[in-house]
Amino acid sequence: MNARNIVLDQYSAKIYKNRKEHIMEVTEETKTQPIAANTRTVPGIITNRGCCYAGCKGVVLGPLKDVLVLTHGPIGCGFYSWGTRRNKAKAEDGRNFIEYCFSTDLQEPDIVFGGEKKLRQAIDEAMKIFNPKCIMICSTCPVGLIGDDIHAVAAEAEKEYGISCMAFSCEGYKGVSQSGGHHIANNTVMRRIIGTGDVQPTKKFRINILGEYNIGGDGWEQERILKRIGYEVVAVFTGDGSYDALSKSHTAQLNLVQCHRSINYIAEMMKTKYGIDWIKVNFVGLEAIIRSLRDMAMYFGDPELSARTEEVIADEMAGIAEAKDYYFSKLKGKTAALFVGGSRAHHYQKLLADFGVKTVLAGYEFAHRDDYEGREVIPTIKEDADSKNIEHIEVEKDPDKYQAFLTAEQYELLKSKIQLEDYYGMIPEMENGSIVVDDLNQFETDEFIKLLKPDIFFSGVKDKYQIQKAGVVSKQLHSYDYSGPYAGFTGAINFARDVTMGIYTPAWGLVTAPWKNKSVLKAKLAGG
Ligand code: CFN
Repeated sequence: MNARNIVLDQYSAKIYKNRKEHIMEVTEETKTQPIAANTRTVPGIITNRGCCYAGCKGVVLGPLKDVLVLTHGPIGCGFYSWGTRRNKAKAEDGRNFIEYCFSTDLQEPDIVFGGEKKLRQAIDEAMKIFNPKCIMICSTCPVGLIGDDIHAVAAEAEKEYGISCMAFSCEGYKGVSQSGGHHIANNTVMRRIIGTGDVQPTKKFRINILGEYNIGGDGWEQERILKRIGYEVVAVFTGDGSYDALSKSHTAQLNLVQCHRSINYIAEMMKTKYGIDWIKVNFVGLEAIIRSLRDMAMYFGDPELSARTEEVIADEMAGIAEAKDYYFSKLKGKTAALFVGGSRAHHYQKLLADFGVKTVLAGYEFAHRDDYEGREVIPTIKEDADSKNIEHIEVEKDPDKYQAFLTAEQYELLKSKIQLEDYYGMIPEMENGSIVVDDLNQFETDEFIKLLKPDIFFSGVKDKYQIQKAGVVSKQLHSYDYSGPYAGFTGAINFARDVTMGIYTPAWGLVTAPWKNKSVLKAKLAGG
């Protein structure tokens, strides 16, 4: 029996029915099949997912350094999202609000009698002490339940102080994960900020980086490489980001999308409103970076830019060649499990592969089907086109879906043009025999560790210690456990160094749970 079935067979019939749609063993046959994703977690199962507030405040808005992001809710929500993600930012005008935790600290009486008064007070206090030009108010669960009108309070504050004040109804319980929060944040950032700034474009190759949050300094490393080549980075959404930069971002010529899951909405809206094209990039993993840089050069179609791109690639690769060979020799043949968010479990497989590490198990917490199954620019046929005229647009990978709209000839042509390699999603790129799990839970983590015995397990803060207790080294891929950057060429070496240190630390092999070799109850009684 394969690992998938061994795990599933331990569930009751009801849970089995649900979870079997979320767990897949990758084979030639299953590679083209759908996986269930972005659906409600079974109540009672210990999931690693976050909430809508986490996606909105924590992920997309939190990294904006010149915006005062105010959590309207009990202190826990603001406190837990304070600094834990390690999204770095440097002050530009002497101020950097991301060092602070702003919260209305709602108490029981506020829940009973309403919290709007406290929100107004918090805004007054924030204006007196910090005088920000923009305040963003983020709702937590109880605020939605008691019905505080945060949008009305924001409108009042705009009038009173002449600042920009936006409210986000991102109550934690909305939707099935943090994914809904990304969407809520994207919509308001698009509606209220992008396009409001004034700037005269001067340079030639102006780009934005979307879905890059500068965890551990990743964004800085990307900017360094892009500037070396000759690009102007107009705005980064939203790592080390600022209101000002975002407001001018509509003047860029191309949007790069690093994390598709969290920001594809803005990429699409900017394409519609300003006609700015976007391409998916991945600055994590050496081959992936090189491919991304070449794609960008190809987009602009400038021979000088292409030549400069190749020069920088060659120089950066030469700079890390020795370290790369060393870490490859240490890591080749090791195996990894990856369970992270909505894009990293895919991106980091590329980086691991650069060092000869095979991913045997991977999954996302909250990704959607397109992140798993792939949704890349693939050839399809325009309605009025003759059979030779194929243009590139995005479609889902299953050509059968389009059969009804196409002539038999067009359908055959479309099918013949589609290659699995065309998709830039997790499943099509994984090796046969590996396992993909959506919304992995605590029980399944334990079971898959026993069955697949990965040398290292990349995951998050909630499951990190569970994995270590099972005697397997665990590396956080959300905050990088105090390390980074991992993006870019030198970032790849930082990553390989940390992984090597982890795997070669003998401690993990010595972990034995205390109840395995002594009676915990007896020991306690004897000790009084
Ligand atoms: S920085 Fe991003 S890369 S934004 Fe997203 S989907 Fe989270 S905070 Mo944790 S590490 Fe993770 Fe991704 Fe995009 Fe980070 S894989 S879960 S919501 N994520």
